[in-house]
Amino acid sequence: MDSNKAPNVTGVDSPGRRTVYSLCGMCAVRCPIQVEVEDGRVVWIQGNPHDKAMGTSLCAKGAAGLVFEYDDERPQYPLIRTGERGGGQWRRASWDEALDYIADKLKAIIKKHGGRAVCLSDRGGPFNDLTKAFVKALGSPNYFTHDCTCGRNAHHATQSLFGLGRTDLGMDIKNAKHIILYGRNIIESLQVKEAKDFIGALSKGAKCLYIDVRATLTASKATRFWMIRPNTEYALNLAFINVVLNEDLYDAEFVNKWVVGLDQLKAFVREYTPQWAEGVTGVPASEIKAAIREIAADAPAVIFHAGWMTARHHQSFYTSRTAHILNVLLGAIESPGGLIIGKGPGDYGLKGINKLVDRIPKVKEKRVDGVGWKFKHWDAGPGIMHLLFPAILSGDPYPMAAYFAYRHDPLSGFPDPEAVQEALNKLDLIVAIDVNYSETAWFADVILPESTYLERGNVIAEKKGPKPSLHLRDQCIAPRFDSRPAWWIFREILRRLGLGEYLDFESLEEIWRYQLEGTGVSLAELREKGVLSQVDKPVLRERLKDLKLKTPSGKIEFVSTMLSDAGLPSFAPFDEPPAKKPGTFNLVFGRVAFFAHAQSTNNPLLHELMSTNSLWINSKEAAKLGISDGDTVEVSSNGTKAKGPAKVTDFIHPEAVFMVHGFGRTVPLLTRAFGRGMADQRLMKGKLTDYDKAGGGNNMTETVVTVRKA
Ligand SMILES: Nc1nc2c(c(=O)[nH]1)N[C@H]1C(S)=C(S)[C@@H](COP(=O)(O)OP(=O)(O)OC[C@H]3O[C@@H](n4cnc5c(=O)[nH]c(N)nc54)[C@H](O)[C@@H]3O)O[C@H]1N2
Ligand SMILES: Nc1nc2c(c(=O)[nH]1)N[C@H]1C(S)=C(S)[C@@H](COP(=O)(O)OP(=O)(O)OC[C@H]3O[C@@H](n4cnc5c(=O)[nH]c(N)nc54)[C@H](O)[C@@H]3O)O[C@H]1N2
Ligand code: SF4
Ligand SMILES: [Mo]
Repeated sequence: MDSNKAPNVTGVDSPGRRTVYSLCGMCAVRCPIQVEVEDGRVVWIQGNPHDKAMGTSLCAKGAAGLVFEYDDERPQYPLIRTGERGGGQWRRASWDEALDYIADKLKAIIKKHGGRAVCLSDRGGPFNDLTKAFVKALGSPNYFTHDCTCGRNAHHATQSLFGLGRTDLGMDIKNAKHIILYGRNIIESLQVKEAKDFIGALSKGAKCLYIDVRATLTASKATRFWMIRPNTEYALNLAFINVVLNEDLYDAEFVNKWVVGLDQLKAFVREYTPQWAEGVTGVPASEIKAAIREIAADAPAVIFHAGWMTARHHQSFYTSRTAHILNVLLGAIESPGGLIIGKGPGDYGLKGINKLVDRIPKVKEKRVDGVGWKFKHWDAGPGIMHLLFPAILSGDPYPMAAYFAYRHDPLSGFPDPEAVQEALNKLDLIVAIDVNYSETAWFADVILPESTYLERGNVIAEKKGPKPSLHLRDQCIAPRFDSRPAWWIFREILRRLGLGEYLDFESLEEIWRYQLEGTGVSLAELREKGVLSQVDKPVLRERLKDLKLKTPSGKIEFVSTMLSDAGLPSFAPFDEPPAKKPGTFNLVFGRVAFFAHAQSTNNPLLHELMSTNSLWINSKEAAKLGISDGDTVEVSSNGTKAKGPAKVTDFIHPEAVFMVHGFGRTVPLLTRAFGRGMADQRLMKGKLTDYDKAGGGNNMTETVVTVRKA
């Protein structure tokens, strides 16, 4: 195929009005959408009503997709760096030129170091069959995701108990009677369907206990809100467990059938009383007791949200683990209103879609981050990406030479971007494939513009759930600029390396047909609604007979051999956070409903909603420092500094300060976001290599900052 032509899906440029069912791309949730196209232009986007839970709803970011599409401040053609890395000097290149440039470098790298010296990271998720296939075709084990900065602690905690992944335990929020959220700001840091289910449950009378260091919009919806001392929710969970066991509030039938290690847990939590927890967390013991008794009365329709983020500290893993232990004790597993184990096509006797990775021989090399061999208690799939950076610097266990950032912006998403840059700078080749000028793209050698989510299709996604489903991102319009879809970009690189056989498809439709072959689902059928499940009614497993758990014992392992083999305790003593000096605070971060990380602060419409961030600081602490609302403050940590306005409020814990993530962009071509606001990741100096040894996630909320009036 001619590299000068975009490989569009058939019929995308036909005139007149069309309705296309696709998936939103304004954040990583990828909600089902309905897109109206008129003469090749998107005129309307709404939720896909064929997906009942979604309906026609869309969040603000999703609605701003139209503005994103027609904004010109994004990469429009391939760029090759001409000056220093990060210096912002580029030349325009044709696709052939850019791809040849990359392929020539890769050939030399693979010849010298082997395919394992090439790595790629993406945002994980339902389309990663393609990126995994690309990395595997190169002969490299080094596929990474962002997840060590996101849900990895919770994922590994889930694995240690159930042998299942974090997302294999779906939450039946709709039918829950009591929902316990630890810093899970479910209606601002949102997924549309989940937020709707949550509000739906509350309106049916469900209760919510919300625990955060600050009052969010979710706090305003909660039945109880506890403003907890930073990084101490683990103590709270231990006290909850203490009460549940002492007062025999647990589901003995379920626990006796499934749990390994109940006696050890009982002995361990004996000292962790509500009185003790009050001293650590600041939550009154009487409240702790009252809440857990009420929650137990609502069991098993209860959900302790084991997190996604659940803060980011060196005991996050045990926070998630104990949240799940509470779910188990209250019998909230495979039961309506609790956690439902995700089922794939196989569970319903169906054939799943064909995978691209299965066309490629297994890679025998060990991962460069040590996951799977040095760190056997972690999931080798996407590894632990922060361990890549020290490995690049040391060349141990082997040299790394090339990195692809695909739909991932490590210089925004990892703590201490200077440390990330230092490592990346040792590589011979950095390629960013993005739809925006990300911080990482700006530091790369080549920027390849991917067509936007409205201008391209993706490989078909298969999702597990109470019932499995297929999701199609279809192409709505032809690309506005000289961009290409990912499948084409990866295929072209492999072809140039003589590895084309692994991704030997002429069109995306051909890939779709390969994926669907033998499933009994036709492309036309899938396209008709965009989302499809071959199962009418979800079926729960017989919860006292067969849960199909994947732990070594087949049971729920309160005492885990996976952990003990790794030299880690199943029950870790609570470590009290160190006392802070006056004028110092834990730097806490998070989201607002209308931005996705750093990628939407330059969106013309969303930028109007919030053009900069501020530093939330407790009123009493501010008064001590002579800071009034709106004053400019200087926030500093470990030699880095940022300045911004103070938001003085009673609604944040005295030991914490907070800022919205995603600001402080350094790419001058982003005229709206450039230089505006404070970048929390830059204040996390030294935190790139500081992580939870049990879960693997970075300890970002342990960053201590000093605040003064500027
Ligand atoms: N300091 C700090 N660090 C954090 C967080 C925080 O709040 N504070 N949050 C953490 C969390 S939870 C996460 S998930 C990570 C997020 O980490 P990031 O990976 O930084 O987040 P995203 O905004 O999803 O964007 C990744 C990149 O994908 C690009 N992109 C978007 N759509 C497309 C597309 O269709 N194609 C391509 N090729 N690229 C696309 C965006 O432009 C962006 O550059 O950050 C983590 N790190
Ligand atoms: N609008 C929007 N929605 C999103 C995203 C987005 O970028 N924008 N990103 C998606 C992604 S990738 C993710 S991972 C999720 C994240 O979902 P959440 O985990 O709900 O996200 P955050 O906004 O980061 O919320 C973290 C909250 O934790 C609180 N917190 C900090 N430290 C502590 C502590 O020690 N204890 C307790 N209990 N709370 C603490 C903070 O004050 C903050 O309110 O959101 C998803 N949804
Ligand atoms: S949550 Fe909003 S931005 Fe994210 S995929 Fe859904 S509609 Fe799009
Ligand atoms: Mo995340």
